[in-house]
Amino acid sequence: MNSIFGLNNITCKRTACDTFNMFRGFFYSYLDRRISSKRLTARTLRIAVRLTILLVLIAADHSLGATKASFQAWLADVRKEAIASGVSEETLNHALRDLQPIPLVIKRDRSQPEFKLTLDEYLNRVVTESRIREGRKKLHEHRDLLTRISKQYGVQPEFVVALWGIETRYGERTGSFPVLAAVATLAYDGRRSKYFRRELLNALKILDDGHISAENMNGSWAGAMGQVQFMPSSFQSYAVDYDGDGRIDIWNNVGDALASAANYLARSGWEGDQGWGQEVQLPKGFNKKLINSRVRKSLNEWQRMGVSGKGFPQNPNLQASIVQPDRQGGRTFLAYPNYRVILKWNRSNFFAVAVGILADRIGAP
Ligand SMILES: [Ca+2]
Repeated sequence: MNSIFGLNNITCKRTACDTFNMFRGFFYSYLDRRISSKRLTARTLRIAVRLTILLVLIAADHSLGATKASFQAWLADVRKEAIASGVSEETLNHALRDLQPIPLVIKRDRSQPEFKLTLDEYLNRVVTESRIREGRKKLHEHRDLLTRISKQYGVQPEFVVALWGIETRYGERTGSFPVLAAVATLAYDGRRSKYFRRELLNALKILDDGHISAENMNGSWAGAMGQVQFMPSSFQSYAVDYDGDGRIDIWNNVGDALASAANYLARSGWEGDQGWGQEVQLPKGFNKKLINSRVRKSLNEWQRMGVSGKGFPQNPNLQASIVQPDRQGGRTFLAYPNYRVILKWNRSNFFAVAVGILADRIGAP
């Protein structure tokens, strides 16, 4: 009888569960008596079902209590590591107080897209006419700032604006998850603990340096922050205080955010006098083994092999690879060195092509 209700599968080891175990024992003996006296009526079954639900709820609550206790123990360990790396106790007292895992973050982390989009479907969603229009407006609105940033970092304004547009719709959608709790959730969870624990420690350092308050440190469910969605580690490596007010504010200060994005690209090897790539057509009988991002040839060589497209750049020695983001055929692109830089920002070929096409559309005269 017990196994019908599955209550034996509920494990409950803590002292607080004694009452639960006592109640469970009483419940079973009640059912046994009913069965042995052959008085298992519909009413008895109804009571049994209700009591089962109650027991499951009590057990779930206790198990949550156990999770909370072990999360706090884990957090105490993170705290020690943060102190050892120089984060002040004052920052930690404030930042870690009331910190709790966010179940929705785990849910997002586990949810896989039901089907994979094709490149065209992805581009239709990302490089929309409204995003192009808005990008041109931003380019105009922030022309002086973008020109200065472009000169300083050697990154064309339209690429900075395209990243800004794709990441957060030009600063409109920066994410409302509390970053500390989000990365702590993922660090505590087993799937990518090491990576997110490092991100959590970086986030604590950012707080300790006074760039933002814990309450305002918001971002995506995975901890990407501000107008250009930097992970805490990218913030530490590439974010800059462009307006020189002593704080790197990639959340609210457009100059800090866009200069940080440009600095990321520049430090990743961006070439300011080159584009990202272009769409091309392959000749009949083209050797498919050459469609590989590891194969690099000059534009001159590709053209000699019959690869054609509109307006090849002036530099015939530019090294490029042929990529087909859809894999099984589909649209073909020549990817210049800057394409690889975009892949350092986000490893998705779809993302890189979208940034490139959006930048071209925004920057087109
Ligand atoms: Ca600043």
